[in-house]
Amino acid sequence: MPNSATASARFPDGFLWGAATAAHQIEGSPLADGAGPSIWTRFAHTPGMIVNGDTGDIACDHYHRWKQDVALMRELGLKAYRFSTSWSRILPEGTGRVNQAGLDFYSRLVDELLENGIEPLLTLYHWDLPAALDDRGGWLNRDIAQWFAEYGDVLYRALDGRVKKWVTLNEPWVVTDGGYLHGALAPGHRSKYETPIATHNLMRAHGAAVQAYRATGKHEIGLVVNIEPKYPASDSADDAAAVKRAHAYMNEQYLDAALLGRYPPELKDIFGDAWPQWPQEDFDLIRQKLDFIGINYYTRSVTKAAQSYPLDAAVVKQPLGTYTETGWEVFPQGLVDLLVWAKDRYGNIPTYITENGAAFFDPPVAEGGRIRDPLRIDYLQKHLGAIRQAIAAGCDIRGYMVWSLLDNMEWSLGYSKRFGIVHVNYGTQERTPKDSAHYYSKIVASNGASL
Ligand code: LGS
Repeated sequence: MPNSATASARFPDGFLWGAATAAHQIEGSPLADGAGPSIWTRFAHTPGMIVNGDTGDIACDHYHRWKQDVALMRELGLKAYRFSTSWSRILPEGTGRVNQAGLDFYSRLVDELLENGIEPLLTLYHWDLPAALDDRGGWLNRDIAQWFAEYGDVLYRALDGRVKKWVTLNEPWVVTDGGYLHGALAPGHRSKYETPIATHNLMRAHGAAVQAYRATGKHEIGLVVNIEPKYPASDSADDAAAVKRAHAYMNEQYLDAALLGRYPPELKDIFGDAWPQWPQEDFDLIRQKLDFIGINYYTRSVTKAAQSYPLDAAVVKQPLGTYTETGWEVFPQGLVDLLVWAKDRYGNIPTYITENGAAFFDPPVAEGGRIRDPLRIDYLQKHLGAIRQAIAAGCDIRGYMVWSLLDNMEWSLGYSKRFGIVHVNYGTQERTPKDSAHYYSKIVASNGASL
């Protein structure tokens, strides 16, 4: 007989095991069949923005190979697939005219997933804003809340019922920190004044899209955030204050707004005169009942006070730490800590780990088609162990999506970093499951018992 500790440390029945991708990172053919350009098409074609001058023009050619990719998911035994839709495929100008061919692409994909017993989780916004909307101010224009709700509504009407789990935004923090503050991501702005406005309009758009869903949809909708626990580099008061700022900025900002209807007070200290005073009705729009939250977890940061813009905080490298190819520390305990933190702060909302994974150096495909990626296996094993621990601590974790199904276009890092459990040969588009894919497949088949 298992004792109660062992029994409670199991993954619950029906745990949703899957893999995640995003439209711009895998589809390719961004302008096919009447689609309009997105800010990522534009950004990638701006010299100097992406490592090696890479673009998403071909990517994994998923736009043409979607059927094989679904067959691959089925071979791996995945129960769920998280993907995003490209706004400008569906509404080439961002609002108004619907491009039926774009909608049909996703409709076929969803049918194929369902026929193969794979549950779709659809993200409406994974960073590829229609360029036409950026020309109207993009996330800086208050009207975007309605534009986004209109786009959501087109998809809800076409797919709700077949799609039962919807996500409004992927990682609004990255959209604003990368896109509006530091300029490393599209649309490449660098403004302390724009950043809080973009944040706020993202959250208003989230609220408006949830409202529109409640009017039409019959299933579940949530928000995906990236969370990175912050630990102090020393026990000094200055470092403690830096941790508080970094934690408020990255971890509390978006969930506090969506679930508590306010921003943490530290943001005013961080942004100073650039932090606006928002009307209460905005928070009434932003704060909507959510059916679940999605958490993307990659790393932690050990934080110290330091002169930096605008946080006055810096990350301290850990000499004994293990780092991935992207330079992020492997720290599974951080996932337990932050899941328990989210449970305690926001109530035990059903939670999915909507991304977790790592880029490591992968050797070339060996004879017999094998790719040994032991570090990725180790990463997955440790993080799945962390999730099991969080479940034992009472967190309501409903599923796990590995990032990523395929090697793909890692934004400004281009194709230089490989996160896939399946290797992609970008010359031939051949897919080869890595050892980690076979490992994960066994985990899925045993509902985590083989961990
Ligand atoms: O490809 C993205 C993955 C890979 O790593 C995916 O589209 C995004 O949603 C997500 O942001 N992704 C990701 N994030 C890791 C960010 C860790 C930043 C750590 C910085 C430490 C100095």
